Amino acid sequence: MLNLRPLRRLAFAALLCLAPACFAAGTAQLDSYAGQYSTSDEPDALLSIFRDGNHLAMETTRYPAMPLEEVSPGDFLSPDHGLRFHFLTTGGVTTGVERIAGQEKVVFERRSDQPVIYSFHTYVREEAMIPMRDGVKLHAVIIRPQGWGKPLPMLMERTPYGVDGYSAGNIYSFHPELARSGYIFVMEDIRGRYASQGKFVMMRPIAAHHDPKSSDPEGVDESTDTWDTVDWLLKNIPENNGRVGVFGVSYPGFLAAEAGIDPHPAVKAISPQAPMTDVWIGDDFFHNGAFRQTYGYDYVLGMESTKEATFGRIDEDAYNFFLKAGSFAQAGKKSGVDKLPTGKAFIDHPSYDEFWRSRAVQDHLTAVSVPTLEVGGWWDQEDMWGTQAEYAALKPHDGQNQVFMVLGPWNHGEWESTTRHLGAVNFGAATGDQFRAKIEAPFFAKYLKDEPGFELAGVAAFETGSDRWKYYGTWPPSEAKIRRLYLGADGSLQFDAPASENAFRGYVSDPAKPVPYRERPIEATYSPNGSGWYTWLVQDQRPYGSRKDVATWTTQPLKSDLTISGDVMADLLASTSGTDSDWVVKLVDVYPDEPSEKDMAGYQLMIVDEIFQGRYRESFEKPEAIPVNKAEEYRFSLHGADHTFLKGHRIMVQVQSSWFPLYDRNPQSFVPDIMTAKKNAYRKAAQRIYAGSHIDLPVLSQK
Ligand code: PG9
Repeated sequence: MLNLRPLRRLAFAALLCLAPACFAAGTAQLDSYAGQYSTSDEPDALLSIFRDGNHLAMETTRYPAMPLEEVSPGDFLSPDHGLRFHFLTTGGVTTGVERIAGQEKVVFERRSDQPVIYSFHTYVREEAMIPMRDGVKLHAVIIRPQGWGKPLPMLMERTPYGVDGYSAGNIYSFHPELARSGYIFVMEDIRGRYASQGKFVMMRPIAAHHDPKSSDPEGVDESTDTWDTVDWLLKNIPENNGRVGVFGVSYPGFLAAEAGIDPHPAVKAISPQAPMTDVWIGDDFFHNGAFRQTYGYDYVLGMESTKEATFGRIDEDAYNFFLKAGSFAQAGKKSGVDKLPTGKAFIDHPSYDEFWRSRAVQDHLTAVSVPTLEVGGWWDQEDMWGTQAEYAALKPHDGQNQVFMVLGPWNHGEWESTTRHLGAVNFGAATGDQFRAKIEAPFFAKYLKDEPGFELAGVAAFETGSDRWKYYGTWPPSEAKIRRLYLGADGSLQFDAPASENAFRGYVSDPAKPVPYRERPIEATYSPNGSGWYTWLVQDQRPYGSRKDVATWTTQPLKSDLTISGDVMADLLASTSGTDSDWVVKLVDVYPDEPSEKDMAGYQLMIVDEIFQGRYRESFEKPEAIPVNKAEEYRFSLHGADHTFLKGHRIMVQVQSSWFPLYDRNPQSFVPDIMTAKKNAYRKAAQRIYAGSHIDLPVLSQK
């Protein structure tokens, strides 16, 4: 984060004799550099450069003016960041600037010679230890605008990730639109994390006191902690207007949803963003019973071995690490993760029992107690399920039309940044900026300040492929009609039902050589040295479709655009020679293999995808062996999509039985607990997908 440290800057300049007197470019020369700059790839992420007295300064919408010290003609240093800026000129006219950090050089082109001077209000920072009803004190950072001139609402984020990094200086870098609009920001460490007292419980269940039949005066949970915090803030923070909004992404998204359960009357708006909602059914730790081994391992180790997050411990290809270990329990022994509370829970509670159900949020969403803006990304690698599940739970109770949802072309939380890209895909606009400025900021302004400008009536969904925002009354849109896309035995994918359902397409799944879920080497999820985790859902699927242990089906090139809007379902009629199996289904957009597609020629982009563990086909609570070589139906959601398969593209379906090491290997012979499966339980299996199998596509239009 940018932090203007004037004294350090001065000392640095003096040391290198970089003071303006050493290389005094005239003001006309400095003015010749003024303007707005951006890379050609990200034209919305603008650097504004201007003359401030005798100095050049640089700022962006998120960072206030940072002085640049001249080191030689056309060359400037940003001492706070160790960055060098070298201006490029052609015929005496400035055309761009190179930003140099060590060996890395990025060219920013000059977009205009008119710099933008952004407004930055002064915020002040305070800390508090806030007492809860059971005597535990929670640590909060409160950042208030100085001299705003009228009482302001409070916007709160509660988090297990530590709030010390929030300063008066960097509030604009996290929330530029909201900071400009004016709020009192409150960030709180939840129970047992960082400087807060008490015991941390991963996804703390709602306490019994919420049940009208039981009285549990001791009961505390994230909802009561929010209540107690809000109550204290109202009484202790000067110049608040008596209203509070709660928002956050992921774990903080879960906490924002909890703020809406039996809310304090001052809570007037919440925005759960990528909220972890049910970690067994579809969010971080399991999907339909299949265990997300690398995520579970890395996250629990990072969160439960210390009070402060310490991520990124595996320093070899995770594919090798988990294959060598065998089961999750064996891998857990190497680091002690099997002894940590949630690591132990993975081993003791592999099925959907009370342990997981009590942590799930959706069953508590039985009333719309406060206006709610759900936000999620189509390619969220962590909590894709929660946003749509919370919306589906709340919407039937929404008599006053106060539940809204935004679904965009983002990974986990990416709407907070300014980018047109996700991995190799360019969506043509900085969709996160659009969401924050046109939906998020007006939403809070309406419910916390009574200001006009919030125009969303229901759901905003970014339609990928055609790359435009669409607006619907509800989700899934009722205008879409389900059409079945059949998986033919010959590899064809078509809307016509097959003549016979006995024909099949097969492959052999070998747990000794599981299908990697992304390009190897696979780094630790949150490796400090970088990780492919964040964009794996948009990685090219070509390397997998060409494997013998992945079955594929493909349409002919489309003669016209085909738009799907809504939930995509997989309906597999499948058999295995084993007694247990995982089924992974991916719906893929195959780009034409033409030079006009540039970097995306032939690309196979996953649109929706999911895994289902066969043992749970009858019940998530009671796993059962699969009868050998008997075709069984597996019907499960691949989740929502709003996507146009463009004319000339093909639609592809891929089916496989491993997605390793994100998901642990299914031994393919039934064992009571896969987490502790012995080496000899892992067996090859011959898999068959019968011709009646289909994908239910919510077709909005074909033209
Ligand atoms: N995806 C993270 C998480 C949330 C809840 C439980 C486990 C993990 C997060 O980003 O906060």
